[in-house]
Amino acid sequence: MEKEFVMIKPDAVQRGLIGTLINRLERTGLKIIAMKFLHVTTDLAEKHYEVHKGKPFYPALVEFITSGPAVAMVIEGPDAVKITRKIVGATNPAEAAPGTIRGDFGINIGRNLIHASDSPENAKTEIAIYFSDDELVDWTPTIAPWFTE
Ligand code: IDP
Ligand code: MG
Repeated sequence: MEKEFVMIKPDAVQRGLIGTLINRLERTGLKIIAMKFLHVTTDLAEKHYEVHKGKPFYPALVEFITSGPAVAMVIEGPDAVKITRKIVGATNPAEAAPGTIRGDFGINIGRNLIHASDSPENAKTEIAIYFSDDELVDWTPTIAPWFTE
């Protein structure tokens, strides 16, 4: 089973979209195995976005992600990364397809509502930044056979 790290960013929290965005992920059948509401610190943000350090948008990105509360989540399932990134949509909402989170709710690349790791390896790294192993809950939804053959 693949794990994916997701963060509902401060813009989506401020806009009251937490439930809406979680619903879009949850209804796929991917399973939530960890979730926390937190105000991301600069230290956490710098670890999370380390790969973008040095890029022109990096300072604004760190300032934005630390500007208010966010929701960090781990979701699990077959192809969790690919499926989640498809639902999240392209980085720039102007290019994100209709039906995706960014395509339906966004108009600006710096306010694109949600983060999702781009590979299983990066998901592992990002999960470890925000969660300890004992915060990942091992459970099986009773309807699991209706999602996976
Ligand atoms: P992703 O979130 O779709 O994986 P990345 O390229 O990893 O996109 O960029 C991380 C985040 O940095 C984006 O979600 C977006 O918020 C911000 N970002 C990326 N490129 C730009 C840009 O050109 N201008 C402003 N912000 C950007
Ligand atoms: Mg990325």
